[in-house]
Amino acid sequence: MTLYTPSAEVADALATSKPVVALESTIITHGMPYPQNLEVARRVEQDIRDGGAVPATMAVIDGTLHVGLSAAQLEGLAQAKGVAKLSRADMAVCMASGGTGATTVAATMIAARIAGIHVFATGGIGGVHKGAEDSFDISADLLELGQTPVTVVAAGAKAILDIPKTLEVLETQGVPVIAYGQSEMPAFWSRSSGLGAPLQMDNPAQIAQAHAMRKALGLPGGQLVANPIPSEDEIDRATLAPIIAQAQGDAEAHGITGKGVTPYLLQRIYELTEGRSLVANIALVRNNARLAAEIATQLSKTGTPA
Ligand code: PSU
Ligand code: MN
Repeated sequence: MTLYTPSAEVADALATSKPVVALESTIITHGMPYPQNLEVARRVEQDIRDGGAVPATMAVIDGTLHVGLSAAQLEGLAQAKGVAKLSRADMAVCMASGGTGATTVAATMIAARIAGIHVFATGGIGGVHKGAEDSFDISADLLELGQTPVTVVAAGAKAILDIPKTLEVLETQGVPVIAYGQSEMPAFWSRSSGLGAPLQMDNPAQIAQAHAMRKALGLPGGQLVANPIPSEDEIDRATLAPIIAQAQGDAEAHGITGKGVTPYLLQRIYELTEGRSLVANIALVRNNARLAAEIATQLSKTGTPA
């Protein structure tokens, strides 16, 4: 049984120990509208190449787990309607039944691990939703970070989540949450969350070193690097707070639950900010891709742990 199919570029990079950066595909199918999603997916891949690494966008297409997509596959996914959103729970079922699905952070980490990829760039991770004490809505991304050894570069947790509870779960799971270049935890569209980050690191070489050190210590999980959005692209916290509150009220009024919550809120915030949230989202994903390429490059220099 072939577990996954690497693109030619990814197969070559892995065989010759070149730096590779994993990318998720739920951000393409559920996180942004067409055609911006396709444009961003291509740009982010190019940002990683410009940073000296090889991009590996993950997706399950007709039952095959692809590690690195062709231009046609990327385009097909960006335009497809009704693509499944795959997390740890649904990935194997989708593959076994010949389905097509986009990978979340959790599923992308699983794919990266089996392919031998150590660094992954995304926009935001899933987390503990507000009201989780009633809904129990806690993303599988957090538990994946606790058990799968991949360094994930994200722009912090979105302010649609309960950030303090998200940090608590990550701590319980033994996940280092490392703010990059500042002491505060960033909040996706905003550089500031009002909360201190558990850890701070200021250079990619040290982050790579910490990744290798976890491996040497026999620690199974990953690292979360919280990279603040560039200042020129951020939407400040005060502007966003009432918009997020309204989007959440609307989600509740429409009875949106489970997997539908994050995509609904992202779409609603896009409408309420008249598209500004998308511009910020694009800027932060590209910023994360550049940092991830640097970390992957450092890791391949110091000898990637097996
Ligand atoms: N945050 C975004 N855009 C996204 C997601 C999160 O800004 O597209 C996606 C990611 O794929 C993440 C997933 O892994 O949502 C989390 O979903 P859930 O909360 O249902 O686990
Ligand atoms: Mn959820």
